[in-house]
Amino acid sequence: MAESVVLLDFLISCFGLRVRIALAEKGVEYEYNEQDLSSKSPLLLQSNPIHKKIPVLIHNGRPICESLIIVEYIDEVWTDRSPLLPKDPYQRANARFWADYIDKKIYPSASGILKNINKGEAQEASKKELMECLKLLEGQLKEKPFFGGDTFGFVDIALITFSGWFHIYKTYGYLNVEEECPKLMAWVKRCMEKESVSKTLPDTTKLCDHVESMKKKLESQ
Ligand code: GS8
Repeated sequence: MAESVVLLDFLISCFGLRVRIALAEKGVEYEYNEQDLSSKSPLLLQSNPIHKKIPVLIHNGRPICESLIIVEYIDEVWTDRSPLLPKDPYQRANARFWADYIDKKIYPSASGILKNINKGEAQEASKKELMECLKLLEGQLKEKPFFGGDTFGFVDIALITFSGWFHIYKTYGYLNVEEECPKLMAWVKRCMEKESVSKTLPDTTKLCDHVESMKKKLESQ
């Protein structure tokens, strides 16, 4: 029986993009199912009844939720190419630690910059926090090409999906990550040389559209 792989997702989601990059790395074919997050589909509600969020990967009818858990699942199911997590248990734990750090620290500060567009002080706090976290991650990279060493893997996938926003922050004059974290930006460029990344990350005009609609929404409140 042919495998069925369906991804419930939202085009510009940093979390959904992780799953799409992992599937591309593994060369897995799948059906992409864009979700309307303002009116959640019965399929999404039934597949992720706890959090009601995308992404959800439905593999042979069984749903898997939470982007990092999905990426690990993909790595465990499709083992024939592009290992994403290291084999060594200590290195695996380390990779999970940093991916978790990205969720706990990078995501809140990165999204805080946009949520606080018209709140000067709160936005400044988010910018400061994001820069501190990015610098710390840049320090972790050391002189390695990728977070796990010579090959693209789990931590790279966890972080690279935020990189489109660095461009947006520069465009809107919020932050200049390139200037502050040159080694991290060199890592972004290295990741972009991979087709799985460059073909998956959305065009930055899509992100600009999102910022513009957020600005309009905030202004009308
Ligand atoms: C976060 C997913 C998430 O926030 C993960 O998969 O890693 N920890 C989860 N998904 C958002 C869209 S991306 O911003 C979502 O589905 N939001 C809908 C809602 O909150 O109602």
